[in-house]
Amino acid sequence: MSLKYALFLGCVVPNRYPGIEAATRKVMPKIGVELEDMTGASCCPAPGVIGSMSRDSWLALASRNLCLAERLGLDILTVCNGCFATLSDANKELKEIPEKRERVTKLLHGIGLNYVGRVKVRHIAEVLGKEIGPKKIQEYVTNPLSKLKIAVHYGCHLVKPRVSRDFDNPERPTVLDDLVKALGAESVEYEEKMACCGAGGGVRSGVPDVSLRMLNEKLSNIQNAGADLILNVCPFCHLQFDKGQVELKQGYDISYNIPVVHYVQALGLAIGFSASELGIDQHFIWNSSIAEKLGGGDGAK
Ligand code: 9S8
Ligand code: 9S8
Ligand code: COM
Repeated sequence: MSLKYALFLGCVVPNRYPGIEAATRKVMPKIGVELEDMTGASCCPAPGVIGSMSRDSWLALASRNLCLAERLGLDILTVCNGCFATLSDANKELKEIPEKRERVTKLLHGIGLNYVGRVKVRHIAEVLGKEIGPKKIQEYVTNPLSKLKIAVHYGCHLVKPRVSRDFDNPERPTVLDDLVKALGAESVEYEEKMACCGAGGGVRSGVPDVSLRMLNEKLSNIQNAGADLILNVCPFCHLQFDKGQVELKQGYDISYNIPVVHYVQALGLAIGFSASELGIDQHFIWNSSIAEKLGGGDGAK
């Protein structure tokens, strides 16, 4: 199987969690996925932030990013729910609403680009879980994460709205649970699993107390389920779960100590990379007892 995508990193991964970028670049080729950089890509732009302030600017910027992938002749791979939301929703609007497309076409011509509508936008969870599939993923596992109970967080934009991303049940998705089981770990059920982490839509920066209250709710449900690890597929959710635990401690004296990983980092551990090769030891929530639990401290490899 030969798969090749244009890698769209977005803003949070390169700026805040370069370990997720490193993990993506190390892990994907090992499982037969080639990646090409989208030189010149900008912010997607963030759906719940720019997308709710100016729909026109949102669409114009998103269409420019889509054109960069078209120029490479590759479908886009995103590692973030927000980027996936923007790029797939914008792609759909450009294809289906001629007036919007006309306006954007004029703007794009001004910078020497043209939108044809040839590329698809894929999320890494969709590619791993549906294109490659958990069975195949399992074959690559050399260090099963069999001691771990993992709480999966889907986030708001991965499977909804169904009209522009129809790869799993939008109310009860299973793609991540299946992918976690493929690594040998247990995916624990917990209350309000589909609830928001509290970060999106500008809430994290605009109304931090509300954002942290939502996070606390999530974390307490996750802790009650006895999870060892929180797993996400969105760097915004990742930031919220990871740095948010420090903020809850500092601002409210509420303490959790649950490490957080992006799926591609968990996959990396299971195929033999060490926690430090995947940047997991750079996360806010990290200590030696966690390293022991993950079985991936240094030198797992
Ligand atoms: S880009 Fe700029 S802010 Fe962000 S990471 Fe994902 S959503 Fe798209
Ligand atoms: S959940 Fe609600 S809006 Fe979102 S996808 Fe990522 S950040 Fe967390
Ligand atoms: C969340 C993206 S993943 S945004 O904050 O809603 O734009």
